[in-house]
Amino acid sequence: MTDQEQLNSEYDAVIVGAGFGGMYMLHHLRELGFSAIVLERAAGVGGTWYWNRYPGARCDVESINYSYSFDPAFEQEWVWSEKYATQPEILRYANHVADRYDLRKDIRFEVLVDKAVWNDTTNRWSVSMATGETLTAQHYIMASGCLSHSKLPEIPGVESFKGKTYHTGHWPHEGVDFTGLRVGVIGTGSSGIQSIPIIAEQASQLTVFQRTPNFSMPAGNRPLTAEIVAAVKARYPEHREENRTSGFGVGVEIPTKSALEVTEEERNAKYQDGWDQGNLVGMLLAFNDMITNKEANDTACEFIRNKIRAVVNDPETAEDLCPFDHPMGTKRPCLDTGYYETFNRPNVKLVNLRKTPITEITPTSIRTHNAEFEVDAIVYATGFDAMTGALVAVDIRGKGGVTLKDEWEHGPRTYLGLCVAGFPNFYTITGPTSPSVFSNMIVSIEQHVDWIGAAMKHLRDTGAVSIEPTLEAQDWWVQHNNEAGDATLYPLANSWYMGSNVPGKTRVLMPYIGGVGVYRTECDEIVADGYRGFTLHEARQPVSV
Ligand code: FAD
Ligand code: N01
Repeated sequence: MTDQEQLNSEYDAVIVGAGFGGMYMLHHLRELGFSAIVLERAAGVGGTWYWNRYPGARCDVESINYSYSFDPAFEQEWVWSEKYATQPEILRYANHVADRYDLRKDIRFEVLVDKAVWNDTTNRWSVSMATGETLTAQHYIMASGCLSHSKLPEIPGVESFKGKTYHTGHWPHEGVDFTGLRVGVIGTGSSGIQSIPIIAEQASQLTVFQRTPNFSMPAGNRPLTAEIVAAVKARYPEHREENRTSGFGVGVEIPTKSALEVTEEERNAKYQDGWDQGNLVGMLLAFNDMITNKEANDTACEFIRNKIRAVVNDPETAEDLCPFDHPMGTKRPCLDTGYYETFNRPNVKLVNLRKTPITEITPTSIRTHNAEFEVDAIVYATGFDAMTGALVAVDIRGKGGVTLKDEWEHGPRTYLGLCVAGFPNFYTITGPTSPSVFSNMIVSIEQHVDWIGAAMKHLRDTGAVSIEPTLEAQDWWVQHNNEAGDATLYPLANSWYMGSNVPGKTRVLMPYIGGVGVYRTECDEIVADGYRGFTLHEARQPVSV
């Protein structure tokens, strides 16, 4: 079928995004006998792993877990080479999936979806692209990613810089050689922390501009031996099930003790264990009150700060690298390879922006209150308008022409992070108010894809034309999400989880912290209760505005 013929067709579903979410959604819908097309602005599959090609990019959930589980034969065949695979290896995996399941024939690349309008009369979505083309579908699925809408910092003069600039979230495919260059990196989240040690090896001078120090642990990355791989594969189904029913999408022992009820030696031994294993979830779940009790959390913070002080030679730099302004875990913690050691290099300087904020970027430099740093290149490791950015970037209009952007002006409102009242047959994979970024995301992606597929099949089987949540159900879920968040330390941080990194964005904890397993059970029970909280409209019954 030619592109034009495809565009003239109507689909059961239009899916936006060809990352892990969109790829599995397409495959699953095909298996259920639905027609679907994926629209993707990139030139290839992989989403996050297509765009984030900065040096040092790799996953920080073990690859054995951060991979699809939907095909038992495939998971037995694929062999990950390292504990935490690099971006090129993960992208190879995504491309292999596209080939293996023959996905590309139903993916349109290099098209930006800019508008989607629900039609109350036809009960269908019209989805438009920046090319001016439009197609229609009964179901509209945003697999557009939680961390796909990158953002530059709000610093005067960003556009004026005459040297090379790069954002970690859309890195040049041909790579960048910083050899002999004076480089400035702005941002010390996961992307900065992964890339800084490698850039430091190349640059003649690297200046790291840090606003908020983060908690980071050594990844302890290593090749996976045949024995390790065989041991996991021998019980892969059980292993996956443990992930699905866990708190963060990775099966770990559930802690029973408070950090405050054990001796300091016992506590530090537990932290040391998480530290040695390079296991973020292990650290977050070292004790049962790590994310709910500030005093308990403080003990882990101090453990990590002491690690930083032990590694970094210059005491002032070490202290500047120590996080004090947020509890450990409330901003996304990081895994690194030689991050703190990098600050012992003679060609690396840390600038603490809390002491001396950046005032402007000039054509040749980054200027702070009391100094000017001449640079040849700037790397913006400044992150994303997370969770809602890619969703509201599309002009999505539900019943009566109401826009999603307006509906979410005061924070995202959804039912289960999957559907939105007033937007029939509209689904968000790992949407806000679902566990999403508080999980091994492939586990959450697969759960959402399976749920959406089952809902579409239910409509087909029952002859219904549309499904949407009631306002009451949505209000209840949003309230539940907020209450769950308020019972934790997360609201204490200015994080992208809270929308705090985007000026003007409403401050609310967007992902659901209730846990992957608990959430899955809730979703399943709602279905078992006849789609409790949803309204299903039958054919020929007009959908009220
Ligand atoms: P994405 O991979 O973001 O794909 C969304 C796609 O939608 C993109 O290709 C984008 O181009 C496309 N798109 C968006 N809007 C439009 C539009 N309007 N029109 C057309 N196309 C559009 N998670 C983990 O669980 N473990 C990890 O170790 C981990 N590491 C990460 C490392 C990095 C550097 C980053 C940035 C994120 C990481 N994540 C990790 C989160 C990661 O985003 C998810 O794990 C997962 O890859 C998301 O898949 P997705 O398909 O939902 O979204
Ligand atoms: O982005 P971030 P990221 N002036 O938002 C700083 C996933 N991920 O791309 O904290 C100066 O975390 C900002 O400072 P502050 C993971 O989920 C995973 O690094 O706002 N600084 C911060 O230091 C991660 O959380 C991996 O004070 C400014 C940085 O820029 C998410 O993606 C790897 C600034 C942004 O950090 C996003 O990570 C990479 C300004 N005006 C990403 N504006 C893995 O390892 C922003 N900053 C799996």
